[in-house]
Amino acid sequence: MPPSEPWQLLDTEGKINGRSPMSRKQILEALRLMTISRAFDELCTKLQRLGRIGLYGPVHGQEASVVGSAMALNPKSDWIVPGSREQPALLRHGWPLENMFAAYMGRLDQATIPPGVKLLLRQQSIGAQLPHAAGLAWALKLQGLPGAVMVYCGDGASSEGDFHEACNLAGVMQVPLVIVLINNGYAISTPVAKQTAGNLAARALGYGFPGIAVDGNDVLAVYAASMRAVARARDGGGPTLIECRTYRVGFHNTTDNPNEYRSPDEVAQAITKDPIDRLQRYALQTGAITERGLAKMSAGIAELLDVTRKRVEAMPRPGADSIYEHIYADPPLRMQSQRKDALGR
Ligand SMILES: Cc1ncc(C[n+]2csc(CCOP(=O)(O)OP(=O)(O)O)c2C)c(N)n1
Ligand SMILES: [Mg+2]
Repeated sequence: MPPSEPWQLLDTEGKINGRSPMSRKQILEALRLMTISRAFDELCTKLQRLGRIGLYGPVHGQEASVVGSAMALNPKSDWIVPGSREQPALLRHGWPLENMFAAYMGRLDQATIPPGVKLLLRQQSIGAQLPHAAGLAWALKLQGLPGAVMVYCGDGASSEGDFHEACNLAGVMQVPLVIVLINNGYAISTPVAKQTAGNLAARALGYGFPGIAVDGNDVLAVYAASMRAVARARDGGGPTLIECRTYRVGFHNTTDNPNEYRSPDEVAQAITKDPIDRLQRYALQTGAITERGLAKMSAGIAELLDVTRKRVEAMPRPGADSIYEHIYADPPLRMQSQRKDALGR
């Protein structure tokens, strides 16, 4: 049984227990990706309130889980199969910021994943990405290709049949899969205690592979656990489940009001464990960065987001026919006739 307390390397004061699994350069990369993610959340939330983005689900609070895991991958040979709240992982894996922004701003023609970038699309149907990921990992194994597949899902997704089916197949076929289960405490308004009476990481044992629970606000612990799992997958050792215990500080998405179902005290308590504050403290204490360096990093990111937003807003808006694009290479007859009815062509 995995212990009930999650594994941690970095405490909330930014003090490390042992050696850092990341080099100074990697620590700065992690800090930058996490800071971009937080700034992107803030900007997209504002743009949604202004009516310029339809819907946005922030990463706020979960940045260490997303960035620490993605940084264990080699984008040239490993794949990411996302859920819907992993923006900085997608950037790190090669989806250009401009294209990601274009996706949120509805500029679908410019939102493509460039050829060669080993990413599947974001998945809005909860849990549906898991069987795709198990199949992709199985395909890599059958074709003798190097690399591992990292799939993301939430505590809510862990209650879907797709989760069980994917884990079971992955275990039986011993595929190179790393399942990063981001337990952020909630599935919209459903707290995790109503999702399961058990321990999510421990479920892996029933599928015949290891499971570990890590402090999901500790980027170093998430990274170290992910490195181990990815190496195991690449070496033919089969799947691993990593449960990242974190907290969704923001709302579920811009349609949600979390004050309806959780207390301000609970959120205030979670904020004391903020993953970015923690990594900043560690980076400052170890001399990896200075206060001035931090300020420069934030200013550079604000500038980058501003320039990118302006470029994306100048892109043409999609026409009505875009509803029928980007899904099928050869649209089925039903869709062709719907299109003809709606657009006359
Ligand atoms: C199959 C399916 N059922 C229901 C929904 C509605 N829905 C959207 S997000 C969500 C909760 C997801 O919770 P979790 O898996 O914990 O991910 P989180 O949003 O916390 O990142 C639900 C039920 C959906 N998108 N797809
Ligand atoms: Mg959740």
